[in-house]
Formats: sequence, structure tokens, C-alpha cells
Amino acid sequence: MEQLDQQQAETLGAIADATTLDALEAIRVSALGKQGWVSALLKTMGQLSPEERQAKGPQIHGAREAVTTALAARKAALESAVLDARLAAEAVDLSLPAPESPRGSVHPVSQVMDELAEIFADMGFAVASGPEIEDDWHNFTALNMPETHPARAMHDTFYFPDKDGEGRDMLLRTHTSPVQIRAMLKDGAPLRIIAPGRVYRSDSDATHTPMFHQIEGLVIDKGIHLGHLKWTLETFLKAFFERDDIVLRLRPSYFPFTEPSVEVDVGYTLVGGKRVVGGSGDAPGGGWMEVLGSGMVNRKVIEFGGLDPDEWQGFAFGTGVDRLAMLKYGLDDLRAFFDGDARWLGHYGFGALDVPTLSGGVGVKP
Ligand code: 2NL
Repeated sequence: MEQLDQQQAETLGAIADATTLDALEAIRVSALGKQGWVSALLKTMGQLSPEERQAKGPQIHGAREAVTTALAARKAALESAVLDARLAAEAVDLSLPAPESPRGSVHPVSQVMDELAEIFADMGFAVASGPEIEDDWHNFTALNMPETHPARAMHDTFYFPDKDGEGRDMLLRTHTSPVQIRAMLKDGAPLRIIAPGRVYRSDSDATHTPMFHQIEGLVIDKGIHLGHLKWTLETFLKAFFERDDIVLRLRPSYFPFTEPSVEVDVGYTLVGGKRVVGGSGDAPGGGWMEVLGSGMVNRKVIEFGGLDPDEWQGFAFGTGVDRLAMLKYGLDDLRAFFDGDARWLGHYGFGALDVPTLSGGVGVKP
């Protein structure tokens, strides 16, 4: 039995000294394996007399227990050391830039819409939206375009064959103005909104697509006048083109839904033979480019919006998002916008994480 004590002490010592899982496994085999010393002692128990078995049994089983427990504890310690070593060796350095994984790009129209929403949000405008399938009351009548108005003709507007539940003609909206009529009726005044979105006209050539993108803005409040309109558009255009030297030229015009109506041009100048937005268009080599239509909201339209025009006044404006995108980013083919060509998008698209108002430089193609 002294031999057993000694073997057990040796084995436990070897377990404590084992530095690898392989070494530990060898110790396990030498003690508990088929030929191991603990197994050999257990086998001898069958030949012992009952008295001897009672005397030695607990010691032998105790040895097996002690070795098994020590092996398990040492194995757990070695395994966690192996894991610690791996974690240290394979540590991820979170200060390194993440590898780029290209997954498509943001269309220039979406990019410009984001920029517009951002710029107008800074001026207190909310983004409003509405249906692309409209009725002729919201699209035309409420905008002071009566039954006889030429824009209502089939050759301009896409109509649906059926009427809606209220007996009105259904059509694809030709501008985003009906969104603003709906906002006036729903939210009342004061109101400061922009309405960006798709609009549809029966028109298709090199510079017109049957679907295009428009953004309109509407401010309704007390005592609103043309000065508010001019400041807002000037502030917007400076932010959008990211230049402080944007010069506006306001020209009298006509829209059924505004009175008076104002067309807004921006000046461009020649820089290295290229037309670039900024500066007075009257400078040598320069010129004026129309970018916006606008005006004071017609009294009749304010009434159609459910408000009293003696109490509430407003201004409104509208422009093409596609055209703004072409101007700002120097794109020259409108039709390429809607071809869905991945090569075009790969070239002109923006990264998903680009900030909305990044400067691409302003290029106006001659
Ligand atoms: C253009 C000109 C314009 C408006 C849109 C508008 C909307 C309401 C009331 C009054 Cl609800 N006006 N919108 C006003 C003036 C011009 O758009 O050239 N668009 C592409």
C-alpha cells in the first residue's frame, strides 16, 4: 500500500507538472488506461479475500478518484491557457479601418434628394409625401387649373380608365403640388414643407422622360411676402451649390397656382472655358440659367387648401431634382438616369455612407 501512495503522489505530481494536453493524455493512459497502474490494481481486487478487499478497496478507489479529478482540473487549466494564447495571437485591432465590401451605390437622384431634405430641414421644413396615383381635383382643380386647362389634356397627362370612389378622374400626378394641398387640408397653417418625389408626364425625348423627380416647397404663415421667398431660395441655392457667390435673378412669370409668379435664374461664369455656377450672369462670358419656378400662393389655392387667404399667405416653389443633380454633378444625359445600367451607377453613384452635402464641385456643361 505504500507503493500505491507513492504511485499516486508521483502521478499527481506529473499531472501538476504537465504543460501540454498531449503530456496530460500520456499520464492519463499510464494511470487509468487499460495497462495503467490504477487499472491493474483494480483488476487485482477480484483475487482478494473479502477482508482484504474491505481494507484496500477504499484506498484503490480513492486513488482512481484523486487521479481522475486532478486530470480534469489540469485539463481545464491547460485548455483555457490554449484559448488565452489564441485570443492574444488572433486579437482583432478595432482601430484598423474595416475592409471595404462594395454593395451597390446611391443613385445621384437619391443623393440629391437627401441633400435637399437636409438643407431644408435646417430651415425648419418637414418632408411631406403623398400618393403617386392622384385624382384630378388634388392634381389640377385645387391648383387653380380648371377643366379647360391645357395641361389636363391626354397628351400631357397619364389617365387611368376608371374613376375613383368619388367619381373623380384618376391619373399619375403631374407634379408634387397635390401633396401640399393634402398637407394644407390635413395640417392647416402655419406650414413649412417640402414635397419631393416622382411625377409623370406624357413626354419622351432627349431631355424629357415620362417619369422624373420634382421637389416643391410651401410656406404658409401670417404676413409672408416675396422677401421671404427670395431669402429662402437664395439660402437654399448657396447651400446646395456650396458657394457663397450665387447670384439670383428673379423674372416675372406665370403659373396658375401662384400670383405673382417668379422664375429664378442663377448666374454662371466661365472658368477655364467651362460654365460654372456662381457670380453675376452679366459678367463677360457669363449667363443666366433658370433653376426654379416660384411665387406667392394664389388666393384661390389657399382657399382650396381650406384656409382663409385674408388670414394666411404663403410662397411656393418647384424644380426638377434630376436637373439639379445634372447641374451639380456634371451629368449630361438624363436618359441614363433611368436605364439602370450598373456601370453608369458604379461610375456616378455615391457611397452609402457619404454625407448628404458633400461637395462634388459644380460643373455646368456648355
Ligand atoms: C416648376 C415650377 C412651381 C409651385 C410649383 C405650388 C404648390 C402649391 C401652391 C402653389 Cl400647393 N404653388 N407649387 C409654385 C410655383 C412653381 O414649380 O418649374 N416646377 C418644375
